[in-house]
Amino acid sequence: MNVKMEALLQRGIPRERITYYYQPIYDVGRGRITKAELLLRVSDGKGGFFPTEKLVSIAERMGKIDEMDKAAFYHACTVQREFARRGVELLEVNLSPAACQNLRLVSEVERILAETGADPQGLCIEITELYKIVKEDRFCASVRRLHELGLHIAVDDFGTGYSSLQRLLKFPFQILKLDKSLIWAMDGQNLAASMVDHVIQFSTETQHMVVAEGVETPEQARQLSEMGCTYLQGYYFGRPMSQEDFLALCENWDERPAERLMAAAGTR
Ligand code: G
Ligand code: MN
Repeated sequence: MNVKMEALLQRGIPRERITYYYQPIYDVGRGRITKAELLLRVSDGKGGFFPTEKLVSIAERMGKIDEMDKAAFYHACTVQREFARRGVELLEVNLSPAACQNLRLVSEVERILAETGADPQGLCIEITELYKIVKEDRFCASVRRLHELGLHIAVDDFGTGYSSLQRLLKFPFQILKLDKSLIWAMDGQNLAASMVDHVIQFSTETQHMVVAEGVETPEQARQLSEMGCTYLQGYYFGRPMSQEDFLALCENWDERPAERLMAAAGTR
């Protein structure tokens, strides 16, 4: 399968093979969906999708990640205003740290924003902690410039990979996304729950927003809202879905089963 993915990346992925999915992010304070993460899906030509993580890591190795990231960002910019009209204040897009080390990135982002007329305040760049950053000065300068353009910056997969507190001091960010593995470890593990709790307290004190990822059960949702976590993302609130399904979910959110909403709001 890798050979096929590599061949596809080599030729350039045809547009018709790419679908952008959206995963809802639940706003605990407001009791509804106010953000979404845009996720790329590439058709395998057999009715399914290629595993995205694998595709992304092959694209990085082949030096093709910049193109994919840029296309995703462009797409986000084309839908941002429509999403904002429907109450989705922030659309989060993943940008590989490899792409952030490319000198042309910032000017290209600037050009895309101008061309599409998207509001940068309604967009967020997620940068994963999973990879080592080689050209750190260049990376930090790019992230700083992206934030100066008005974009939000999120630290993705926090708590895994190369995340360190020292690294958090090097570039501006407004959102911390707690990795799924930490959320899942809270189940029966007091140490994990305590770590998550402390990261949430620290983020609240320093006025950063926290998104807990991988929320799959009402217990996790309840526990995290009781800890003061402001945003929740995971299959419990919705899997990544088409734009149409996502906007319908936002619109009909109040009609969801009451126990789900109560669980998410932290009330028993
Ligand atoms: O690391 P990042 O935030 O980019 O991860 C997003 C990936 O995590 C997506 O591919 C999405 O399908 C997956 N994901 C999102 N929520 C959940 C969840 O609740 N459970 C599991 N198993 N995977 C999830
Ligand atoms: Mn992400």
